Amino acid sequence: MGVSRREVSGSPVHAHPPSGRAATRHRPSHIRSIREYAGAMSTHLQSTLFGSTEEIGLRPLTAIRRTVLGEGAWIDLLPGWLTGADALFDHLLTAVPWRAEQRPMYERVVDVPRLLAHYPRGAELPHPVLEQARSALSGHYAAELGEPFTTAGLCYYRDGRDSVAWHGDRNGRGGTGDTMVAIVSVGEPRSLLLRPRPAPGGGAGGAATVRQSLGHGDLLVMGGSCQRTWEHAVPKTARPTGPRISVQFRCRGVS
Ligand SMILES: O=C(O)CCC(=O)C(=O)O
Repeated sequence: MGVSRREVSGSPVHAHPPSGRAATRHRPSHIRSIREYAGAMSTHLQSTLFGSTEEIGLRPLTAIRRTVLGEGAWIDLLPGWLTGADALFDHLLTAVPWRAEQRPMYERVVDVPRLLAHYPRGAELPHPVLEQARSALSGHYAAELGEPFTTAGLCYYRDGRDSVAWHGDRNGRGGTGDTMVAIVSVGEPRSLLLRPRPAPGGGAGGAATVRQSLGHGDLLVMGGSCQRTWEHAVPKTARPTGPRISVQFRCRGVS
């Protein structure tokens, strides 16, 4: 992940203690327009299973639903894909070697407002269910993606002050070709915002910002041209917000 621009360009950073806690006329029936999608999500109750003793596992991917964003970009969503999200959250909190990073910004060096860990291709992931998740996603998207997911990036948002600024995963192959980035979220729900990438000469694309709440155990996949033609962000929030961990699966050479 080329995190330098994205963490520092969006909103003010804060110091944390390092250890602190489009639619087509003949759209297939499983693909919804943004309008349909917004209606469905406003009635969706986030699964807040904190305190449950469910086994860590995965539900089938068959119920995943696609929303076409436009410009060749789309998102797939499956709320509550992961079971036992409480236990996985607790495990990741302690088992992952979280790293605090700093980045130069203008004349200063600032803290990156979230903790990070990266598992390159071939590295053992911090819980077997993440290996299962990556393999299930690689199988599900094999025909469309044409290659497996290989790497995993983990981000730990300690509270509402942690964030990631507007960006696309355009370093490497994500900048020139279609790809997919799959996100599994555990912990406190946070909003993931998506908007069309502003045109080079200024001015934003036509579509409005899409706000997707990512809750405990939810799966969101950004696909098609999403990393090139749209941007995404997890904004800071002033309301009391607990911790969240995001696991992102990417393909070889995408960051
Ligand atoms: O927190 C998330 O789920 C999004 C993370 C992200 O966009 C990134 O790290 O590039």
